[in-house]
Amino acid sequence: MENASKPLLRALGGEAVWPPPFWLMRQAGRYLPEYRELRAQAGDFISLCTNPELAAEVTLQPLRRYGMDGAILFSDILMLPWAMGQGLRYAEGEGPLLDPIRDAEAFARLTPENIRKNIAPILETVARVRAGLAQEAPKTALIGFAGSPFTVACYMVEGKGGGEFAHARRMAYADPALFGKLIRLLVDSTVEYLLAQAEAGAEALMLFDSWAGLLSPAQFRRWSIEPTNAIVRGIRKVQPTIPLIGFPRLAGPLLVEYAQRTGVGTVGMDTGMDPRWAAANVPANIGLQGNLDPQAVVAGGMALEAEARSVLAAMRGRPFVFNLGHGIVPPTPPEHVAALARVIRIG
Ligand code: 1CP
Repeated sequence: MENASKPLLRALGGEAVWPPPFWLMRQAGRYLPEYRELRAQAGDFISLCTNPELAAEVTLQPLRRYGMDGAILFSDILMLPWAMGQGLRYAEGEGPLLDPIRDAEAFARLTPENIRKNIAPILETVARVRAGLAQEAPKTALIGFAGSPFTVACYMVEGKGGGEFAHARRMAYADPALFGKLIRLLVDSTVEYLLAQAEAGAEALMLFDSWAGLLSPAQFRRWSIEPTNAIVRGIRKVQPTIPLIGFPRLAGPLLVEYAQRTGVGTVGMDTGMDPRWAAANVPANIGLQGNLDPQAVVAGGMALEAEARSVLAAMRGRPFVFNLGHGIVPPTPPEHVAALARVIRIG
């Protein structure tokens, strides 16, 4: 089986592979000169995400330098709201801007019936990357992804990132019927979107719940754990074995409940999570992924090495995928990533 030769798929399947496989969140991106060059040619960010040839090339760029065990589709969690007709643009230096959805009228203007048609180029990117990996990096597995419903809803309601998503969190209390409708729409469309990625060639799927940690415990159960579990059940009906990774960022101790109740096989640890605590408290049948501080990679040197070693030491003996605790940041010197890869490969 192909799984047998791909360390990432073995680890995500529950095996304590050592040295552990690794990939880095946001591994394709602005810290790489070859990305910046290609991005300048492509024009705006959405044009890049919907250009299969360029998006596939960008996905493969970091592998050529560092030989990661995982390639993550180059796209964005906000391409799903875009595919259902929500106005979206990426302003230089400001991040994403959307036409906010704060009432039933705005919600009714969404066109989920167009998702299939609009995501076609993204699925073609998946197929191209998979073919590219077979040629260039046969041991690297392709990870498809989506945002979790709560995190995507944060951007859809707020209209932008960078803050605490006050409007979205308030809507969840003040108008749970409307917020619940939005979450249900996102559950259904995320199942469809992730299954389409799997069918196009994604070998593992990840759900980014980057803002789950803004929720109170009760709201976390309702808007992060439950919708994630609904997505897992929807995927499992069609893809009973594809590895699933869930990343409820800033969940703190609720990471344990998330690991027990969502049905994902691997959970991501953010930078603030103590990996020794996670190893002791997350059920042993659930894999862990993370969680080196992205700023340690910017700093480099002995600090980077020591920090990476302490994550490795805490994870030895467990099914584990080395990663960062959040996305790699643009000021990261590319040679520091190479140094990190060498430390991980020693184990
Ligand atoms: O080129 C550019 O200037 C655009 C910057 C950029 C990039 C490279 C954005 C805008 N998105 C991406 C790619 C991206 N986004 C990937 C590609 C694959 C890879 O990891 O290499 C992935 C998986 C994402 C996921 C994503 N987008 C998340 C979840 C992970 C996380 O970082 O927490 C979130 C929250 C987003 C929203 C988003 N898109 C872009 C930005 C700058 C943001 C964050 C905005 C904010 O701070 O709220």
